[in-house]
Amino acid sequence: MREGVITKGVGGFYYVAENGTEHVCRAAGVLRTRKIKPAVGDRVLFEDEDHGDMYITEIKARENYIRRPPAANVDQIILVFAVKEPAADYLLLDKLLIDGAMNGIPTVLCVTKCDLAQENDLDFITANYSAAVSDIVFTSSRELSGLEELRVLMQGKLSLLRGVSGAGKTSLLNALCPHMERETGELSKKLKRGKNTTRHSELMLAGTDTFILDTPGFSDFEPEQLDENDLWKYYPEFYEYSVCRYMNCVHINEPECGIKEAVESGAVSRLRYGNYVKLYGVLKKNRRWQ
Ligand SMILES: Nc1nc2c(ncn2[C@@H]2O[C@H](COP(=O)(O)OP(=O)(O)O)[C@@H](O)[C@H]2O)c(=O)[nH]1
Ligand SMILES: [Mg+2]
Ligand SMILES: [Zn+2]
Repeated sequence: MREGVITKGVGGFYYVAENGTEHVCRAAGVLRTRKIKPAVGDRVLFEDEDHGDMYITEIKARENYIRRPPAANVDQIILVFAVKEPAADYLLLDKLLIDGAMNGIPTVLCVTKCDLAQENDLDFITANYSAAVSDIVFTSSRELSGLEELRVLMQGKLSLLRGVSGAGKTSLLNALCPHMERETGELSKKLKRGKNTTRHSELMLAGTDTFILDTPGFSDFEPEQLDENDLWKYYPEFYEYSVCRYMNCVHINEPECGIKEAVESGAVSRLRYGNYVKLYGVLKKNRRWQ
């Protein structure tokens, strides 16, 4: 029995990475009857059968599963956020952070295109976001800066790159792994057709146990339904200040609210809190923020 991680699924075939090598496998019949569809990121057991065909026989229990793009066992989200081009949109950034928190996945904020930044831009982001995310790194794919720090954060993990289209995700991936060449020949042979051009999520193998999932940029970002009264729970930096007069304080209009006091004293970012109030209002109206 061998063990690996699914990096890609195309037309009923799955790439499974084992110690840095990818094998093309099918799902064994037993899996199909169990109605679990293997996903990118799944840790699986697989077997060599006769004629050199390989079969996935078991999918190990998932630590998490995200739906868009479908992926299992995501260790962290790398939120790629350009300082400029496109213009910084902090409200959208907050929505993405909330979405990650709702999935229970830690987020690293990767501020990119730093070659375009003024000194103040980076300080501003640090001041407002360092408490909101597990790490912040500043990179430039053009100047190849900050990449080593990012590599260290990605080592041994499955990271999902997220961010609006044009933020610089693919450039970052190329800068991180300039020599990465995908092996598509093996699959093409089995399928008896040329290079597959359909869009699919695909895990890049950036080392034997380091995986990066690039995602297409989105324009239709819509997180799961969310009760406005739960919104503040997805702001990690609010927690330590949520010592309020009312047990069920949602930190909007209540008196003696620890979070509002923390905003006044500068302990909690006014930008983050202001956007929180905005999103709360939107959610209250339609339970969605679009
Ligand atoms: N100045 C600058 N431009 C960048 C940087 N990274 C990406 N870009 C440019 O931003 C545009 C979008 O990049 P891309 O990687 O395709 O973004 P994606 O849609 O998030 O994958 C391209 O024109 C890149 O050349 C960077 O670090 N600095
Ligand atoms: Mg891209
Ligand atoms: Zn409160």
